[in-house]
Amino acid sequence: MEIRNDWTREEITEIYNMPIMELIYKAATVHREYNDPSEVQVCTLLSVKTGGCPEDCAYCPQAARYHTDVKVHKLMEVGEVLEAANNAKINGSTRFCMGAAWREVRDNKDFDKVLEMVKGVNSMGMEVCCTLGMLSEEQANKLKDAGLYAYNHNLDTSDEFYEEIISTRTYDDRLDTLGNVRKANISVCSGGIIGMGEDHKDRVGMIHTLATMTEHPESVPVNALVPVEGTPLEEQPRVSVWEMLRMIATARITMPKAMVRLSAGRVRMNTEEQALCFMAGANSIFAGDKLLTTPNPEVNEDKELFQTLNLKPRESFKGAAAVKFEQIPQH
Ligand code: SAM
Ligand code: DTB
Ligand code: SF4
Repeated sequence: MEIRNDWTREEITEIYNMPIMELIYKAATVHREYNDPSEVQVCTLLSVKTGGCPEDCAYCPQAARYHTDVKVHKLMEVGEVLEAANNAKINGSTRFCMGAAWREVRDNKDFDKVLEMVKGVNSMGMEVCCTLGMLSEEQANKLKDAGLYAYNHNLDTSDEFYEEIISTRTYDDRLDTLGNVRKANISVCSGGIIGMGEDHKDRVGMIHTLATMTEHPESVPVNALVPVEGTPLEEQPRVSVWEMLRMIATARITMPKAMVRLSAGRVRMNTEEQALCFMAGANSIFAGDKLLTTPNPEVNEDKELFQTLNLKPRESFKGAAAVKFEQIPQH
């Protein structure tokens, strides 16, 4: 199958609604054509600045306006972050992603510190990723110069449903930041969340936006909502594995080369359910007992998962993206 950027919503809707076994089979077939199906990338997340965020994202425990159990923490020190990165590396992670509860990056001392963190993690031979909110072109260039490999900025849902979830910024703001990341030649990580009360057409809409970008994101996280007490979405029912599978498979079929990341929501999935997600083309996970603020499976449970399913952790800086982003594997 060729890589396409001209998908129509109708075509994506048809894929998304295929009988589930046919859908998984098709996604698994595309996956084999472009990727090694026994390889799964292990990434670690660290919240380097937690809580107190001025935005109103309805799903997020870090928004200052909701009363959640999250404790506000100012930006961590560079040394502490590098220690955490080193631990992640020892535990087998090849990508380290630092998240900050910011609306946008500001040109201040905190940003200078983040640039130091990026330099440090990059020099450890891990793919370094950040998710810091909105970015200007100049800020993206500074991150690139510091050695940033990837930037995560999720579309979260469709253009139409976005305003039901977030009012403090627009879908176009999100797309502008993704454009700035691209221009700076940083690899793009962008996906979304299911289970926020959106319709199937919103899920298709989000994939359509990603899959019709001139260049697909190199990485597409699929999160199941983690409903957190105190947020407006605290009562949302759990999404079923079949819904996760439809998202993962549709992302895999429409964006064959992307890393499709089975992100938030794994704590509530058993080995069989996660195995189906890998079958449907997911080839990356977050490891470590915490995501940003919510729980994730224990490191040992994931080691067992990899053993049971005979999965191989993927090396860092592998494949076409590494050549494009001028990084070489260091072993
Ligand atoms: N503040 C930055 C931003 O919004 O881009 C970066 C950090 S933010 C926490 C990163 C992403 O985490 C969000 O875009 C959202 O997709 C995801 N996320 C946050 N809370 C979540 C939840 N309760 N369940 C699932 N995903 C969540
Ligand atoms: C993404 O798509 N999921 C990760 C990462 N990118 C930054 C974050 C999930 C956060 C889940 C809620 C929390 O732990 O605070
Ligand atoms: Fe802030 Fe990001 Fe949470 Fe939105 S998702 S409230 S921008 S930390």
